[in-house]
Amino acid sequence: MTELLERIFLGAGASKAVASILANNCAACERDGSLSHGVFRMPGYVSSIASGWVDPKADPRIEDVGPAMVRVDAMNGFAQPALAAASALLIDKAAATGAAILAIRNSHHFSALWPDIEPFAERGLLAISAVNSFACAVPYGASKPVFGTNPIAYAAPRLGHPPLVADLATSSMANGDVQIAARECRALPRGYAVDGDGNPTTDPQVVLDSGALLTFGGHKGSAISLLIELLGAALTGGQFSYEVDWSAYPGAQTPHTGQFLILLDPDRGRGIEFAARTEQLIEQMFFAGLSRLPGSRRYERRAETMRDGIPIDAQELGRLERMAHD
Ligand code: NDP
Ligand code: PYC
Repeated sequence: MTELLERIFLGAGASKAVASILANNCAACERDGSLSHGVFRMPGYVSSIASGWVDPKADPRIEDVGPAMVRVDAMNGFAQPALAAASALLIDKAAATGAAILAIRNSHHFSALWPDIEPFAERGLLAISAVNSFACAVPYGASKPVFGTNPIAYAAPRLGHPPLVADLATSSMANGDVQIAARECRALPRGYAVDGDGNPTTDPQVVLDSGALLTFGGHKGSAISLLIELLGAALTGGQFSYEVDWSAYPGAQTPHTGQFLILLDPDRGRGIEFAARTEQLIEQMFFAGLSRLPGSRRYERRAETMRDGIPIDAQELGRLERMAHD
């Protein structure tokens, strides 16, 4: 699947490095059952690139701006190659100081956040990242969209297990899932979205055409989504979600914003091994009746697909193969 997706990105005009990073990212989402950011996104990547809105050959510029801070101008390219370019420096800084912050701007993030942070936790670091997107979520108490679907994710090392990873949109659902519901003619759950007049709707197409999602958890989720605008845009120098204006680029779909990421060396805390303490907490949660952790569905899916292959229906595969040949 990675090879097929890489051919599509190369055909769309991406550099070899960008095509490889994005293909691995998108295939990993499909492999793990992160379907709102798997192969379903490929036409969006290609049409965004074709519109001239995003530069698929961009060469990110890294600035070392402090003992614990790295700034990257993604040069209007994708965020993941910018993160890849800055990762070694960021890890060195976290090792030296105990913490390191990455501020990526002028970037396009069109995927899940977990692939960005899981590798850091595999190295024993605690990683937190957030990215804002495009205005499609209404702040609590308002009537028009200002925020993006604004995901936040964290990854923490565990003892003898893959990292604990949680990754969630701060809107009631991801925009990608609204698109999938529209494609499958499925109604959205009640209380998730409004139409263009601010009235409740369960019609995904209405939401995509003129409506908006609500933030999750009422005023509390809205406050977190607001924080993500501040971290993803104000702190990095990226655009707020409401500032994203792709109207001059028909076909553009990738939000042109910024990404925030922080790495912490958890053993610099109280000196007690963090991963062991994490296990104690998780054990207690299962003792209290928990049946699964955030991220465990993905890991189970990963194990299945690594064993049996990634299931894909013939129509979707045909679509991807045509995109690779065009
Ligand atoms: P979900 O609501 O599906 O899941 C959110 C988190 O909760 C996941 O870590 C999930 O783990 C976990 N979880 C779900 N159900 C349970 C449960 N019963 N018990 C414990 N944990 C649970 O994610 P969203 O729809 O909010 O987001 C989907 C993706 O969309 C994310 O990867 C996000 O980064 C991405 N996104 C990207 C945007 C962008 O601008 N680039 C914008 C918005 C979203 P598990 O995965 O194992 O189910
Ligand atoms: O699913 O909400 C979403 C999304 C926005 C940008 C990329 N994914």
